[in-house]
Amino acid sequence: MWRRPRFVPAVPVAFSACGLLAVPKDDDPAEGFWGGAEQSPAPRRPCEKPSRPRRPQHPLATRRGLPSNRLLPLRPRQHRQGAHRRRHYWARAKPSAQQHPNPPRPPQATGTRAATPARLYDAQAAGVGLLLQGRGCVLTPHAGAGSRVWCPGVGCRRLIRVELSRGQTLARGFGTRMFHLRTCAAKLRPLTASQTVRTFSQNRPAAARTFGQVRGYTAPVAAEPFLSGTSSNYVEEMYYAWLENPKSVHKSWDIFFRNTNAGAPPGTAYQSPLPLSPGSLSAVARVQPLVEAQPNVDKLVEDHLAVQSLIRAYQVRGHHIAKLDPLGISCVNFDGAPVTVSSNVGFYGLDESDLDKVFHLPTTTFIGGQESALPLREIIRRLEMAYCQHIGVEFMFINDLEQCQWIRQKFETPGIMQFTNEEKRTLLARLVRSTRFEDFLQRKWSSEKRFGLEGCEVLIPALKTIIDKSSENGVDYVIMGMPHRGRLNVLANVIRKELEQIFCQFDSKLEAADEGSGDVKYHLGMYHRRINRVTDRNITLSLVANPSHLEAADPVVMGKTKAEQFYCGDTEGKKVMSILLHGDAAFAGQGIVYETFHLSDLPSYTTHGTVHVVVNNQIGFTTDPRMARSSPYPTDVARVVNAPIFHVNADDPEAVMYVCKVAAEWRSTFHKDVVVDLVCYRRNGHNEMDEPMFTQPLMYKQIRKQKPVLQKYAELLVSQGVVNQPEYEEEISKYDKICEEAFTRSKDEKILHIKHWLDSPWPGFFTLDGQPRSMTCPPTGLTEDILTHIGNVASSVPVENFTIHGGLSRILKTRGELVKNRTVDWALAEYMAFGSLLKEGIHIRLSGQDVERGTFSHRHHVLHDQNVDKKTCIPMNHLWPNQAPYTVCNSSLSEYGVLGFELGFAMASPNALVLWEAQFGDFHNTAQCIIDQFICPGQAKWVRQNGIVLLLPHGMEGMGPEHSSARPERFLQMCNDDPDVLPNLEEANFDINQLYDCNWIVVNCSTPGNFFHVLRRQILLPFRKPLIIFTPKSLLRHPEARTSFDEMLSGTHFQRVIPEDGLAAQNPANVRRLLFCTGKVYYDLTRERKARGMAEQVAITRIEQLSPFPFDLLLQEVRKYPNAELAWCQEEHKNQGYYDYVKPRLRTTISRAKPVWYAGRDPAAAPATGNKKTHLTELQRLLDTAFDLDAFKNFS
Ligand SMILES: Cc1ncc(C[n+]2csc(CCOP(=O)(O)OP(=O)(O)O)c2C)c(N)n1
Repeated sequence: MWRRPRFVPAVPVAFSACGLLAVPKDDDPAEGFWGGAEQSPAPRRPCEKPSRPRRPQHPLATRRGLPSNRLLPLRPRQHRQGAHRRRHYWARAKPSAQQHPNPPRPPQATGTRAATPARLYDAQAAGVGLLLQGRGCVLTPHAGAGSRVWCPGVGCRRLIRVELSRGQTLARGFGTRMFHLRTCAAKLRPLTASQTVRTFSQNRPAAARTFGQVRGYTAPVAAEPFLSGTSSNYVEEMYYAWLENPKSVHKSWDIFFRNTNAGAPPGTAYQSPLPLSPGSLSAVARVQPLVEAQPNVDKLVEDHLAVQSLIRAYQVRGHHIAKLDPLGISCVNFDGAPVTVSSNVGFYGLDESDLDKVFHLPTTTFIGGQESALPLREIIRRLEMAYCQHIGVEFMFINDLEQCQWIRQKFETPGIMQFTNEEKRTLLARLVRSTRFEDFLQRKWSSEKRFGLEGCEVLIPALKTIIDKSSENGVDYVIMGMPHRGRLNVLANVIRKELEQIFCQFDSKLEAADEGSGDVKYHLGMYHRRINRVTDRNITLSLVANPSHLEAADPVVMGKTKAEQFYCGDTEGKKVMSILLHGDAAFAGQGIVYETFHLSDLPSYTTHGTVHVVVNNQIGFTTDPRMARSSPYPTDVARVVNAPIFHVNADDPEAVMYVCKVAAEWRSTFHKDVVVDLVCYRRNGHNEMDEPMFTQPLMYKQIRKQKPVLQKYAELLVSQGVVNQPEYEEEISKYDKICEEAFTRSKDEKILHIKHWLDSPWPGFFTLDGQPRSMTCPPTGLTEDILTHIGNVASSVPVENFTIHGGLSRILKTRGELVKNRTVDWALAEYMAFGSLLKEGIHIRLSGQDVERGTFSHRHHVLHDQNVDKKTCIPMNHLWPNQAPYTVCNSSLSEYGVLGFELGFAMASPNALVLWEAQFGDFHNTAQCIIDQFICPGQAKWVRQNGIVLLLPHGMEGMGPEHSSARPERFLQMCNDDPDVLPNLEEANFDINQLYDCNWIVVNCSTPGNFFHVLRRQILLPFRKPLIIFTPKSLLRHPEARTSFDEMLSGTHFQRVIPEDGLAAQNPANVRRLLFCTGKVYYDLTRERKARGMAEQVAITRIEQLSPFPFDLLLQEVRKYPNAELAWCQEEHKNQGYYDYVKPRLRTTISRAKPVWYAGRDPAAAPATGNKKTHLTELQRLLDTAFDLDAFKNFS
């Protein structure tokens, strides 16, 4: 029968094949590797069963979601009622003993023997036991030939068979496994003990081998007469010597230790040695251990392992039973079973009688504070305090021991969550502001929607805490993105927008002074620079304008943050950071959240950590979480990037503040994302007009009973004597007065200046009135020297000792020949445009999938050394001595996220050319939200210009429906120019005015030269507009798609229309048909015209800039050919492409004097046929129509 041992070794014990061996564990054997191991253990093979019976399962070790009864093993089918909730929270976890075998855990690291790779290597000589222990393996006491070893740290997470020859040398055949072990060990290298101690345990003695500490907790020890004062050190030495070799100590010590370890009651372990007299030998023989040693030592080990498993279970799953929900209706204790401390132990093979037994603490916990050992009861109590109160910490999936340790320290250290009275008062004052702001709006505009924050008022102090802490750590610019919920409150109390500016937005008579949709309250952004009162440091806060589309602003915020970091040289994110706010339903439901997370650690996209704050009011509009997501938490998406997730009960303001501080510290320490999940409720409906009882009656009955957090916290502080009631009331009336005064002032506001709500002002780019500095655009051509220089760099390798691929050498050689011949192809034209802008100090950033080489292998902006890994060269960065930097970056396979990111990057400064290239044009539609909500209407809605460029490969090449169309019709349909109104063509700078008025520019260039010009014009324009370019595929290598330097020299510019310049133009009166087209089909048309010998009868005019429509130039063209009938020719199907856009505008141009015929493919559902032959037949048919001068006779 098991009896409680009196001595608990100061270090956990394991056994090696060499006999008893104390293993002072100095590191966590495989922390990263173990992270989550309990959640998804590798299936155990029959032959690998552990030799000991499995321990019963603790709910913490099995259930995801909401455990309720720690006394009982899981009974997933127990309660039929509320099955949804159960399914939602834990059916997925399929908790069962089979799925969660809980074998004895290996000892955790505490001591001084580090399992560094070197040590592991050495260990080979010392025997497999030490090696395996070094990786956190446990050998059974009888380890030897054929022993099984629990070996979690080497990749198998299950028992492996260890073949030992008699002399504990490695047997043949085991060598390969040893090699594998070493390799794994090296890869998974945990912190060494010294690192661990240095980093985390400065206040704590590292794994002291002292009985003293143990004795402090185990009163029975004192019953031994010799265990007092300094003798304990001696005893300790004896003990360790005995552990290493029982025969190395006197027999009496041997018996003593065996007895104590076997659980001899106090005072009975020691047996006096018999006198050495004749017959004494037989007397010695009579002195026997009280119990058999081997099994008892075994039990000791098991108990330590059990305690470690228990600790670990709290760390991994303590959040499941934390009291996170202020309403008490969701994931916590949903079946109401009692939870007691003592009920925990049974699941780990411990029992009530063990609660007062002292256990040494592993280095993977900080609950001990200054202590290195604690009684089990206290261990559990402290773990409950750390992990099961109002904060639920989800972090054990993080594959980094240092980061796990950091978090453990932040939450486990006793007394770490302390606030000064001053901090409590500040917190209360912030809560007063947050709460009374909503109250004020409710009183004044009770019938207006405002998406109030009631139920999560703590958001305001939470954000302010994150900002304060970040400011303290050196951040001076915070860029925020948020949805509707609480936006006004954030504007008022975090960004500190003047209250009257907010209140006046409720006035329906307010007149707009400028463009903008007027929907200021919930969508416009804000930019504000001020002093942070807590840190006394300057801080700039920017809230990015956001559309209704939840989470769409996430990548935009990231992109803007990246840009701000880039421009201020903040390469580590120490000065500029982002905070993203989310709703619970949106965070879980919107895929863009995932796409954005995946940008977070990519070199060209990382912002070095974002703090995410989720307003988890446990409802999305009318849908509750059981119907809204399949994961237990709305935040599970963050786990993919190893972001720690801090769930916190939003009705405990101090817990929220603490978590926010830790989140900000995490970000400034590790520069990685972190999530704060504010578990709260929504006091009203989705908006204040909605009736939530229609759909969530029970939840809202509970909400009605809920005391506001401000009231609760005020009562607490009053009861603690931190504030008194009059002080609290004064704070309230002070803020109410501020609101009232601002309200009075707001009545004087008659004009709404949306420009005052810009999230990214561009100082110096516009005049003080916000107007362009001129309405002209200089020529975009360059001198021959510049063209030649760029061409030469583009066709060479500008660094020494760099070996490029032979194929690439040929490409560069061809480029060199083009330069010699004073011509450019597409790639070279792009080079010329970029290179020249860099010279002028314009930063260029080209991003998208595989853009570095180019999907069509034409660009090659990054050269790769063929012999040295990761050795690259970007010739574009070797052009000029003081040039701007060029960034070209292959993106993740995301369109929505990456386009949003680049849009945000482009937002930060007008002096950068930011381009996003789709792999093929049709892929842009997975980023449709960014195009529809930001790029197309951004300026109209939010008065904010943006010069982003979209490069969309487009063209019918017989490649099938999937890669043919960039859907020009969609972009053109969203252009804001009126098809039926001819603008005033006589106006000065008509072309520039047109550009200024448009919402975006859409072009399809037919020559590399024009592509070069339009890229340069994008920057030389005195304002910024998005530019959509349909780029070619086959034209990249088309021998005729070349441009001479002559068309790119100084004085030349972008041609919106390229008129006919052949025979037809020489004798226009004879021309029978004027064909208009755009893009690549021009080359098909000229080839066909030549083949048919119709150069004099048919003129072909290219419309290069489709929008804004070049009415002026086209009118000239039409007038030039008075006898020609007009036709639009396109290779796209009739319901696609440009026809629907061009036709009415051409008709308006000519005052509808003539018809505009159509030569092209029939309408179709798909963009292109998948059959090459059909493709060619269709092409021929459209060419036939284009050149059949009688084709439209019967229609006139
Ligand atoms: C992409 C998108 N889909 C649908 C909506 C409509 N909608 C507005 S608010 C809302 C619920 C959002 O719930 P949650 O994210 O939990 O935020 P809460 O309103 O509860 O703060 C929905 C579905 C939207 N705004 N955006």
